[in-house]
Amino acid sequence: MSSDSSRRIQVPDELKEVLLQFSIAFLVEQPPDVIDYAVEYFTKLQADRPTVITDQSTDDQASVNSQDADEPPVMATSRRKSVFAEAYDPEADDDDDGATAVFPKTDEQRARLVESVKNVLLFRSLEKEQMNQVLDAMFERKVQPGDYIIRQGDDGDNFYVIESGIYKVYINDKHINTYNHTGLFGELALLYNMPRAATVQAETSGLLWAMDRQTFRRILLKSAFRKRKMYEELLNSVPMLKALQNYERMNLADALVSKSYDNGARIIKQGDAADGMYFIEEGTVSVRMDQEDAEVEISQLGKGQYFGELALVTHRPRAASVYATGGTVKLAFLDTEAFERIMGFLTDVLKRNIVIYEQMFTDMARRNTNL
Ligand code: 1OR
Ligand code: 1OR
Repeated sequence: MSSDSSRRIQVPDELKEVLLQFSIAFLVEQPPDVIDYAVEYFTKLQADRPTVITDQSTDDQASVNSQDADEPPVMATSRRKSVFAEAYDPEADDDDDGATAVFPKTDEQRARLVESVKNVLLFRSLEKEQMNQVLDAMFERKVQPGDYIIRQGDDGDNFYVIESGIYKVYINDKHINTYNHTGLFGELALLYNMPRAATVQAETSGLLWAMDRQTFRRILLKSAFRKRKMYEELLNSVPMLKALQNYERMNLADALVSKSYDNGARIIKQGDAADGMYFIEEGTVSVRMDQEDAEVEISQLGKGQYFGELALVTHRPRAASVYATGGTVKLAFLDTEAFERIMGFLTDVLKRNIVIYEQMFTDMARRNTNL
């Protein structure tokens, strides 16, 4: 290899990112031995990496999850290709056969249903009228311990919202998830027109609200599908979110709300209570801190970066103000409640930022006193 070509070696972004995260973790934890720590760190990183189901499955299992046997199931792959299956195009869908089913409910039943669907992220973007259709169309289903609600590989019939009960989720007989008296399941087969990706079994007796396939597709499909597709690129571009499984990233997409700010508008005010965090879809923002009588810019952030996470992690007021700069800024907003539900386990990653912020703050203070 000539010295000229060796000089042109490209350092892959992924390598940079992994080494940076490792260095931060090392500096934060300051272990006694770098090699021992590296072995432990990378072993854990490997173990936590989302798995591709086909790696551990038989041909039989692989075909369960996908229309194309060569393709790993979309919700389980860690590949950078489209997370949100393209197997189905809702725009071309004419699965609309008119009337939506109506299941009459007592006031008491309706009140319980409203309570159960309150936190269903998939319903977030629905108009009031659509929401009423959803409530009309849902019907109650009582379950006993041991009941199979869904079997992996079956065609999708219903989508379920949990009112009560514990439900265990299995893929290829391996336990992968548990629902505790809250949440929803059975949406994947209906959204992507695929066989059931997992088996869901009741651990206790419980109550479910079900919606049939036709109604789900008529009312929810287009809005949910569009939203997941819309945020796909953004969520794939945020390094921190690589720790999420694709399935969790899809839930995150359901929870996001788009917001736009004109050039110069204040998005966050230092000292305010926090209501959520932001991902930058388009444009740049300026992070500024109060210093004596003036506000000083401490950082500029752009597409794919995020802010407003600090107050959520520390449960303290906003540490800085954030403004839209250089034109209109498009943001995806995640409220505190959804943040805690979906990103809770990323708190450790986010906490590393605090150490960096604090270090910068100390450096800045030192520089100021030296001036
Ligand atoms: P469905 O219609 O395919 C089975 O029927 C349901 O199990 C599925 O919709 C989801 O609602 C639910 N991966 C795939 N499906 C899951 C998962 C899941 N968890 C719950 N379901 N993973 C767990 C993520 C924490 C990913 C495992 C690799
Ligand atoms: P928040 O919820 O406190 C303000 O609201 C946001 O500004 C904060 O979350 C961070 O997301 C973001 N120090 C504190 N907050 C910062 C900083 C920062 N940078 C961005 N934010 N420093 C700059 C580090 C490059 C340290 C300044 C001394």
